[in-house]
Amino acid sequence: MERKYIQFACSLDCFDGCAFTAEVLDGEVVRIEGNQEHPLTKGYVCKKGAQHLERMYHPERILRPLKKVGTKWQEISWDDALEEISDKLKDIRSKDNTLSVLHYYDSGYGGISKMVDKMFFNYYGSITVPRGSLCWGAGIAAQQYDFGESRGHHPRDHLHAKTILLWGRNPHNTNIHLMEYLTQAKKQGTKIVLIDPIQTKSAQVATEHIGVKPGTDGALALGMAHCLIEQDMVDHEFIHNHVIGYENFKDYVKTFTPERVADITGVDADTIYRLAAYYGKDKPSCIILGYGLQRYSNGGNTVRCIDALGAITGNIGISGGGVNYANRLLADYIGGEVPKSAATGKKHRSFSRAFFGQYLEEENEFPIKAVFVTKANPLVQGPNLERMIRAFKKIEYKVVFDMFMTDTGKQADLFIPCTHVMEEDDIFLSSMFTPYLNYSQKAVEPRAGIIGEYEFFRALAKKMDLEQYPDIEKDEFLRRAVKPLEDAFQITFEDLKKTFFTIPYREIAWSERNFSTPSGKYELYSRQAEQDGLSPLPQYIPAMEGAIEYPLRLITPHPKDSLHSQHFAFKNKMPNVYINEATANKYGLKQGDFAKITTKQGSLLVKVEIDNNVGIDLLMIYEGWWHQSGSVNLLTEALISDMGEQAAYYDCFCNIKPEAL
Ligand SMILES: Nc1nc2c(c(=O)[nH]1)N[C@H]1C(S)=C(S)[C@@H](COP(=O)(O)OP(=O)(O)OC[C@H]3O[C@@H](n4cnc5c(=O)[nH]c(N)nc54)[C@H](O)[C@@H]3O)O[C@H]1N2
Ligand SMILES: Nc1nc2c(c(=O)[nH]1)N[C@H]1C(S)=C(S)[C@@H](COP(=O)(O)OP(=O)(O)OC[C@H]3O[C@@H](n4cnc5c(=O)[nH]c(N)nc54)[C@H](O)[C@@H]3O)O[C@H]1N2
Ligand SMILES: [Mo]
Repeated sequence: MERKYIQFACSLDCFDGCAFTAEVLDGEVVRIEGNQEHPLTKGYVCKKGAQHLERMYHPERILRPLKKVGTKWQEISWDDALEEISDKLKDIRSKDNTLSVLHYYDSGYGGISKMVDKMFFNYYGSITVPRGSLCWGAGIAAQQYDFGESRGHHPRDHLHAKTILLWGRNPHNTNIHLMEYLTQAKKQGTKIVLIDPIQTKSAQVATEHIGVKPGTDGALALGMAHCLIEQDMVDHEFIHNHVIGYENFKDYVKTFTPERVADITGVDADTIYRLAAYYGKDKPSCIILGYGLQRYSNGGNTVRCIDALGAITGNIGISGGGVNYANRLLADYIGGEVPKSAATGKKHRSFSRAFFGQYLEEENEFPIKAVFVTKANPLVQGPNLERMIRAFKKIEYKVVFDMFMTDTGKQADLFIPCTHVMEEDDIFLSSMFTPYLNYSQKAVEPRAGIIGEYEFFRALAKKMDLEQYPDIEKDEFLRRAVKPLEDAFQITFEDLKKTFFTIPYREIAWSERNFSTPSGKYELYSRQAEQDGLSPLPQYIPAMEGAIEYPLRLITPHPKDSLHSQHFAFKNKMPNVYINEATANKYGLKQGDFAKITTKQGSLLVKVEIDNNVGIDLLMIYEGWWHQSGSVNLLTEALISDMGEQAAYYDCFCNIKPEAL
């Protein structure tokens, strides 16, 4: 019997980036557990991560390429699958135009080696690709205007803050290792204020919860800025040396009196004063932003208004400070073959992700003939699903790469199974939170001889004579990808495999105060934003309201026990709607009732769960439910934010009625 222990990384699109150990016995993984040596995740992993083993050996995992014949799936060989795709792509190139090929991808798997999908199409020709984001786009665009890019502090630096505003983030569900730091901070006496329309379980680590009205955080931040300026709690030296546009901003916030802001946000004037004083007086103060508050049509400006608080109080570039939204760190040092392929001068045509369905139905110069989906489940996760599903079905030829027969997979003409993270070597990094690079080792051979995406696209490129496509082993591909990191930090590829590398001097974001904006300063007044047709100053754009027929707002945030649709896969339940008792009474609903929610887009059957942590006139359902249970995105509208082309999922207005089943 041969027993060995292999280090691998979590492949899920998450803040934390956990490290694992797999126990392998005679070529089979028998157990996995968190790797205690990882400096951030320290052996503690979540329920989703703990399911990696179950998912690898799951009886419903697809192991062979499947071709749809009539309405039935038929297994075909890997060679036949390659041949079929190659013929199809050649055919489109010769008879139509390569722009008729659409590649839709997302972040369903975070390893570098599976970025070869993009590389393949870069060498194939100019195709159609998505732009914008379903995830974090508005906030990223906002911080680009303000700072030049999104950078975060090392989480242990949050322990130096005297006040932490946890704003629109729910780490109890989405970012468990942040919870540990916040627990410790609270023990030390740090004030932690949770700002969220829902008193989520993250309130356990907070000293106070503020139930702001959805979509009004921009006004709340401007109200705080008003108080800070009026009470002279600003950092004049920081403003003088490092900020552009303070005078204009000061003028703009004059009208955002706490009384007016209280009307907009539902947060009373005294609380706004108190919050401002917590944040501005007792430095250092830190803001930890989530992605929930930017899934609105005003989401980008909301983040700019909040960033401004950091700039006027000088809580930037100092230990215990920062407006922590994302953490772009290692990504700047990743190079190699994929970026090289992007530089071949191909002019891809693009469409906004949130409008995928609409785009497929619109008249285009070169209509879409073939869609390739990798690392994504758009027929569950995209907005306005009914339209998306209808449009997707009409496309002549669809190929989906996944581990399981998802709702998107079911509509494909060809399904290509993919490898599991424990079946291949790879490198993981994230720009969300964790500052560490994780090298993930192959623990076992792929089940049933599955050909992973790395080898699949390599074979496809060979078949199609894409001469520029690098015909190299995976190890060499990964080595080239991290070459810039090796060069910049005098670390070898072999060392990167063994250590959890991070950039030592980047614990505090912007400590050198050399911002990546055009002026090199923090830009309260952004000419770039102005050129892009936006307000140069952070602006409060009034939150949307529903029409009379749809008086309630529905928000659909992230569940604790599933990463989007991935861990709902084998459950056939109906989603719960979480609703405040007062709101439920108004609509004649009781605990356990069935109800029907209706929006302009569609309707959904749900089970009522009374929860007074949810704000008044607000409904909450977790995202991720499959079609068999009822997907929340049947209700959401395809809308985008003011900047970054972010899907504004939470500007969703509905009605609810009891339903007898
Ligand atoms: N378990 C688990 N972990 C995950 C994920 C998952 O699906 N499951 N997904 C991962 C991914 S891809 C992402 S993007 C992140 C997201 O991580 P988070 O940003 O933490 O999560 P969200 O659920 O998107 O939203 C966070 C909070 O924003 C609140 N919110 C909604 N509207 C508003 C508003 O107008 N103002 C304020 N102040 N708050 C508001 C919601 O009530 C919610 O509690 O999580 C990652 N981690
Ligand atoms: N209503 C509503 N909708 C939302 C959100 C919301 O808050 N509310 N959040 C949005 C956010 S933040 C995000 S990030 C998106 C996420 O949208 P998606 O990324 O489309 O969502 P997932 O359900 O994670 O789907 C990823 C798929 O990749 C597959 N996969 C895993 N490993 C591999 C692999 O190695 N290769 C391939 N080819 N596939 C693999 C998984 O099995 C899964 O089916 O959803 C968005 N949708
Ligand atoms: Mo996301």
